[in-house]
Amino acid sequence: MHPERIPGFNPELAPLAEETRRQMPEKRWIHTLGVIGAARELAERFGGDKEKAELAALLHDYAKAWPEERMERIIREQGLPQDLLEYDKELWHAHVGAWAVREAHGIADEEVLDAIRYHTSGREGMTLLEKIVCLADYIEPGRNFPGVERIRELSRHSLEEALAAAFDTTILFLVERGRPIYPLTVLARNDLLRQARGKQGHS
Ligand code: DGI
Ligand code: FE
Ligand code: FE
Repeated sequence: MHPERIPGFNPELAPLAEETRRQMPEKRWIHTLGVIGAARELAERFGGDKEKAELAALLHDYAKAWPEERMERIIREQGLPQDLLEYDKELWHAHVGAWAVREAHGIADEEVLDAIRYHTSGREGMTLLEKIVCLADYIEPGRNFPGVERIRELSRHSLEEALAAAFDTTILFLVERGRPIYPLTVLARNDLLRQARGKQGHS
């Protein structure tokens, strides 16, 4: 499957898309294409920047398939948050990916880099673009975890409610397995709940 075949795909991104595709197995690339489509749709619905959403979605899992040792070395040597090393390795690829696309491809747009950096953990005060990419990652058509339909439904009217519910599923998943929760995920969820209540008008 080639990015040029996605309707509306920015053709200038084709070389970067090809390079991104080379970093990962086919299955992960198909997921990436799903996230691009979902991010574009959410940007349209909630007034986000569609080009930035598309770029951040394309790059969000850039380092996902990299060896753990490579990610760990980059976190240590490039001054990425050291506390990541004390939590699940699944969190690493987001920060390492943001670092890598700047290094290798000169991506310098901090909004796009933050959307990549925080797409897994979330954080307090997420930008519109960060919310779009993070939620798109949960609801792209290839996802089928328990509860995904409800999150898709919520995403039709509220980015914040949907993303809070998405973090709920991840937090429950981690708790059920006795695993630690990265503090930013808890902060992200609390913040999104506050924002969702605020928007409903009874904060
Ligand atoms: O890279 P993807 O598989 O597309 O999705 P992702 O970047 O959201 O990674 C999700 C995985 O990270 C998910 O299976 C749960 C795991 N994880 C481990 N610890 C944490 C965590 N996710 C969050 N949000 N917070 C954690 O503390
Ligand atoms: Fe990811
Ligand atoms: Fe992903």
